[in-house]
Amino acid sequence: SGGEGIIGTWLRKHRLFYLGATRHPFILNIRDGAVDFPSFKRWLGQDYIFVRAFVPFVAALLLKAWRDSDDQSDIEVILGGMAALNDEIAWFKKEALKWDIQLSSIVPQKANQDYCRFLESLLHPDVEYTVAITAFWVIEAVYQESFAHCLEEGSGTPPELRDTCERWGNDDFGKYCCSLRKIADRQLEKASDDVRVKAEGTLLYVLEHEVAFWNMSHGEA
Ligand code: HMH
Repeated sequence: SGGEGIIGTWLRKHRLFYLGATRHPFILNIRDGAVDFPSFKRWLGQDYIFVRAFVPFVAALLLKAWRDSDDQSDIEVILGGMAALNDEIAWFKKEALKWDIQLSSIVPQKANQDYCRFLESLLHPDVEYTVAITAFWVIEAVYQESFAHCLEEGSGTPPELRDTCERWGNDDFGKYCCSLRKIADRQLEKASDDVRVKAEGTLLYVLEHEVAFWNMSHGEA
């Protein structure tokens, strides 16, 4: 492959699938100022639960990096992601007050449970660092691309939702996602075919879970 890396190749190959996750109707509605607030509140409550389950995943990823990476700076990038999660949890609590959401009484919906169980399956020491870092990149990138879209010129995102969009759509979060992508690409370049196949499958699973997660905001489940 050329300068686009393995991930670039995969993004081209699975473009429609990727767009399904990053240009979901929930996001397009936010961008068009057409979001209904009950949907937004449902998403917010469910995402708080997801982010709490994301912490052990990142902890396991940190262990895998410490064990298997030959570049020390990987640890710092992942640790930065962990620190961001700490801020995020505090932010969810603040935001829940603003929207009058009782976080302690939120029941995880099926799509959320499925996604959290999938994250849990990646904790196992047998899951390669390359596979886990690829998953981490795509999990973060979907939110970055989705919410950055709501901040682009000409978007009609309601002012009450700008803070949410900026949390994941800001430039620093974008740079952080680029760092993750570089790490994942470097690992993928030197991986065996077997591990590369697993990483590609994992990327597709993540996209599927992300779409199902956005779908929860409709509240039919
Ligand atoms: C469902 N995917 C989901 N929630 C998040 N907060 C992120 C990705 C990014 O951190």
